Amino acid sequence: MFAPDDIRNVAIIGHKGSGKTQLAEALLYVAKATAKLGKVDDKSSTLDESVEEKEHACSLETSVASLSWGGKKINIVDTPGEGSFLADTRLALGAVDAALLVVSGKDGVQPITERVFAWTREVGIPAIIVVTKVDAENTKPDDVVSEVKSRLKAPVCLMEARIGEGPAYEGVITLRTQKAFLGKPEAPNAVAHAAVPANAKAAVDNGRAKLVDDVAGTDDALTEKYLTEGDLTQSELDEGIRNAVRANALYPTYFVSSVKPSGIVALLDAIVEIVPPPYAHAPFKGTVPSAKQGVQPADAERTATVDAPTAVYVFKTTWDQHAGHTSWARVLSGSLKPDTAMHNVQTGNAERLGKIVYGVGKDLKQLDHAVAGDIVALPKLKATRTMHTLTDDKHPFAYSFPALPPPLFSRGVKFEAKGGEEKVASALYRLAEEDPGLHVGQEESTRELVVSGLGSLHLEITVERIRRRVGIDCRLGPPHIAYKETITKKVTGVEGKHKKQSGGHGQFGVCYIDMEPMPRGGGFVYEDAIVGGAIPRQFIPSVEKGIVKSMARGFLAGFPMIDVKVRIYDGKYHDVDSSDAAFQMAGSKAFKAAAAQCHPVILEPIVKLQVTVPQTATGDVIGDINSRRGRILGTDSVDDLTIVNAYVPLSEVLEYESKLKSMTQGKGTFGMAVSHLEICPPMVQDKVVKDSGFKAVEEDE
Ligand SMILES: Nc1nc2c(ncn2[C@@H]2O[C@H](COP(=O)(O)OP(=O)(O)OP(=O)(O)O)[C@@H](O)[C@H]2O)c(=O)[nH]1
Ligand SMILES: [Mg+2]
Repeated sequence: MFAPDDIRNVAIIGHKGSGKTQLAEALLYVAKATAKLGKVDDKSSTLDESVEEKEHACSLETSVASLSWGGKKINIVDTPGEGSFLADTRLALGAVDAALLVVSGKDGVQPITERVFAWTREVGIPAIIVVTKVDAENTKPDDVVSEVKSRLKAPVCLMEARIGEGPAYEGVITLRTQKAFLGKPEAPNAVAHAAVPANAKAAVDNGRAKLVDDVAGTDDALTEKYLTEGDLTQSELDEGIRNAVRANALYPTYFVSSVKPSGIVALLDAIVEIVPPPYAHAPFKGTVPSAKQGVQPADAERTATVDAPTAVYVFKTTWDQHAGHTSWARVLSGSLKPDTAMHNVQTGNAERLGKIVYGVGKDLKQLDHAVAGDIVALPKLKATRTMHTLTDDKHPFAYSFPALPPPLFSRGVKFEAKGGEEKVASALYRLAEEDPGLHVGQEESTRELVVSGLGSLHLEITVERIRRRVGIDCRLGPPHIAYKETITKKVTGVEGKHKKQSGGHGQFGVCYIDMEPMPRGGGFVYEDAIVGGAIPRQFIPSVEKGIVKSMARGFLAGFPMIDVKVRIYDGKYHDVDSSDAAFQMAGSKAFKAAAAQCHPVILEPIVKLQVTVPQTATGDVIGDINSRRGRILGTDSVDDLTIVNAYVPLSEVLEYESKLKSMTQGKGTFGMAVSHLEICPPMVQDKVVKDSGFKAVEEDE
């Protein structure tokens, strides 16, 4: 068992390829948790272990590994940096006490660096900045530090004097503890360090004075002390850094080479000494479901202490052919024992825990007790999925995890041969339960299976996984864009009449409506302005039901119609022949007749695109965005890079990655997120309508 004070939890976050996984491998190796330095490049990484990760040479999901250093258990959560897989990264941030924000010494701040850094602020956890690749050719770690200051607007404080860079990189000297790690690569458990060499003394003294100055500036009492005495004691400095880090007032910055490896011991020491222990985490916010039906859940909090009732947050589910499912979870509060009955708040059912394990890769150790703050693996849970909370049944609590970015890309799934659809569909739904960034649905009209995710790579990998898991040949069809429909003009006095006489009971219902557009995001509004019983009360909602159904089916091209207000003000009924069904039909007919006169239009999703490119490519990139019906919002330049911000229709940037690569010889990076909907230009609308092959259903038959 590890007490909360003996645990440190960090997530490694940053842009794709910045060196997160390699850093985790170096931490594990130097702490002797692995026998060999795992390398991403020769596919010997213990963290990027799936077939797909090795094939694509990038992390596709969160991996957790534990090591022990300075008497503490350090849980490392390595997250993906590829835009397609950021749902995992986001959920991991809800399970840790700090982030290591990795910035490549070669590439500096990139779009995902900014995005995930902003998430740490949102979630409210501190970050340590780690500049990687200081040994690489063309590295420029000092420029990268300035860029972190200017682009992330982060109050950075240097914790080390770095000796050399690129091929001349020798190592680091810590400023707080004055230990030199120079020369040879760091060996496992290499606590040995040297004294500060004479030729580095001046640089280290200056660096330390700057650090003391930075820390003193974060606290009134320290400022006072510093101004009167000109220095801080070691313990004032240490305590000052810890407090400033927790308050996001300082971002300590370290340099590493994860391939040599070098600078790793100093970083491990920093995790032990600077990262807050789990009990310092702000209370976890969530809700307590009500026992009464129809009553909203009440807001609640759990503090990260062992005395509180138990709550466990599953932030990742992994699957392996042999081991089956494993749930990776943080004990938010209370404690956990193997082989006990728990309550799953989201499913409302019991869930029996088996073993509790931790470790590295397949080398797992069992725990007989896990306490608040620990991150552990729970193998083979029956119905518990990612984002679920487990508690004891007397104290239910559902953790409100960080909100996920909405899916951006959708594509249909096609089959080579008939017969595999059902198997593939159930495997896909299962995968979506493990991978919260993945959405699976069925297109209403065509019954086609549609997968949606954050990026095209996400969907391609999903299909690869399915092929491996169920052995059925399927592939992705053309992209689906989440178009919507709306109206642009008001009409009044539209009749919807349903009358049928076919032996026995007839069907009769008439309604009169006005219809007008709502502002974007205004939704559907139904106003009941019937006076004097022109339609009996119970049939007024029937008309609404009919309208809502028709809106979902769309009018122009089969996309859901949104942002419409309907006012019902009159109607006619018949004592015997009127019914709920007849008035639904009347509502539907009124809606269609009104929609035809209201200038219906197609709305298309617009993304906010941010592209970072070498200055020489700026003209090409802007020209290209313009040719994609984009609207440039502005450009910024940082050193020799240009950052272009623009709004572009999603349908125009489906293959943007490869285009940008070819325009910038692979040097450009980009990030995008859906921003809002806009009315399609007429030519585009005509094409969307034509491509949809939509035919309105005749309701009478
Ligand atoms: N020279 C040098 N290369 C490094 C260092 N760290 C990482 N690399 C290389 O950078 C590349 C990317 O490293 P990864 O660790 O896979 O990067 P990542 O951030 O995990 O990338 P994603 O998982 O795709 O987000 C690999 O080729 C590594 O060998 C370093 O400190 N020095
Ligand atoms: Mg990685």
